[in-house]
Amino acid sequence: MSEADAFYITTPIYYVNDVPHLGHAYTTIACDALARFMRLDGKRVMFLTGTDEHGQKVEKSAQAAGEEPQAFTDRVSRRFRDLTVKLGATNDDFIRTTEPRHTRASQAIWKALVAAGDIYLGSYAGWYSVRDEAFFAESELSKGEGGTRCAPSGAPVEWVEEPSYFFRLSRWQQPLLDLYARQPDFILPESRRNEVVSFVKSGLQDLSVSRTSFAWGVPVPNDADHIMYVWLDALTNYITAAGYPDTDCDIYRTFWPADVHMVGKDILRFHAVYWPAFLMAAGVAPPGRVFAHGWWTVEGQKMSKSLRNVVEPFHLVDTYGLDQVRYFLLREVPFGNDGDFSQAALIGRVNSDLANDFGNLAQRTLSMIHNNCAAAMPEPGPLGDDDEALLAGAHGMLGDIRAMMARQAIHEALARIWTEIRAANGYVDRQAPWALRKSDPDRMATVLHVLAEVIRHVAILAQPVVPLAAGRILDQLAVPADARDFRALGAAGMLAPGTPLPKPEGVFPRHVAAGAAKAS
Ligand code: ME8
Repeated sequence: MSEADAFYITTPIYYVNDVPHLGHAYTTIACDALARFMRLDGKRVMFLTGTDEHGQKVEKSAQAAGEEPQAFTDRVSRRFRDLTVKLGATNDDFIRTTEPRHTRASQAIWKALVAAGDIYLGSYAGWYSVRDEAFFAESELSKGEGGTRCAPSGAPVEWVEEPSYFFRLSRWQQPLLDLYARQPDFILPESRRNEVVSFVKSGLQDLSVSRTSFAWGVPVPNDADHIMYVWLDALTNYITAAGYPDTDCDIYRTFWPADVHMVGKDILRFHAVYWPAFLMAAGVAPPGRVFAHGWWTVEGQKMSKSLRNVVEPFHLVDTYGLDQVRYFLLREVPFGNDGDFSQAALIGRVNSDLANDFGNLAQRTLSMIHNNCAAAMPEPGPLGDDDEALLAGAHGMLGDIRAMMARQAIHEALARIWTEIRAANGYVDRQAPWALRKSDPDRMATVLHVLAEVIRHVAILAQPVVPLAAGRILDQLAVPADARDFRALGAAGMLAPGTPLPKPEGVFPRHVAAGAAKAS
């Protein structure tokens, strides 16, 4: 994997055949949370996303839109780039496969595969799904409506017969199995790993890696009749962005092999079988991990244009707020499992976890400090068992969460933070600082200081998922910008008594469903 203090994470590069939807936003948000976490934990991070712009599917979409492919991809790619901004994504690069740097890298890997003796000329006769951009054996197909043949994804297939270069994938069966054995966490979650291992064990056919029946792709070096198969072109983006073929450059040496390729389960085979085989054949080290997350349906149904239920991420963020959308997507389903999106579930999470639990804890603590401690950080006195127990929980979070994030268990990390938030709310109820105000103001000051310290921990650790609100809470605690990374968690005396605090304001409003306000 990349150098010990470096972390390289990628999203898939999204097809520009259509505008972005909830699924694309999901993968980008998950990678962003992981990238932000690693940066706060002191790593040098490279977070890559981008667009996949070649192939038959994109060419057909451009034709349907009546545009030249390049003009079409420029336009749709911009929408994906705008989405990264809308989602608060902190990607360090945005790659487009129509860029010259990518043509260069794709042709370089092609030449390396030729030099290794792993490419030969033949002809392909078989089924192809344009929607999946994938070849299928007859045995993998099922009968769809009207007796047409369909790929496992449900997409229609067409018969293709054309001259084609092949990659000797069959030769890489054992090296792939060795890779899975040597790097037991190469594919996560575990259940997905088992699927891939049995697929590879069942035998690998050589793979068609060039097309001749259309022209929208990277030209095959030394054979102008062929363009590269879009998946070989697309997968190569991960090394293009690291500077390949300049394997001596800083960025490549620091960041390759990538630590995590994050993908949806639909494209695991391309990433966990074809990609490491291409890389090993080209003499390039394979990545550290491919994590396949689950699939979102919407109110129980597959997202599709014909059902008119495609969730549009720009609108979603405008309606519910960025932190709210990020939190919901990463908390609602165990990362790796499938999930079902509904407005009701989103509103439920926003109100219970964000407004009631986190928002309320911060708001009532900060208001009490503001009203009863002259708007300055209170001075703590001696600590009792209840105080120590709560603080121990807060101090233990980083170690626990680090282990969870190392295996991309983002939902577990959030659950751990929320355990602490709920413990703190229980502590407020037990300690009743409002009642101490007259009877024991010193004790009230201690309780409020302990709470402020817990909120500091919670907010620092919540930044990767809810960056805006966490930042505003840290502002309200007067935590300086350079004391918001994880090194500041272990440090004592970060909340200096007497520090003036700004007027508190709520950061997580309750969401009232449209129409519900009127009814109540
Ligand atoms: O496959 N639920 O691009 P793509 C969860 N260009 N995630 C979803 C989703 C859903 N319903 N729908 C899409 C491609 N995704 C290729 C990738 S990589 C070298 C080339 C997410 O635009 C998920 O990450 O079809 C999935 O893998 C990806 O979008 C597919 O995006």
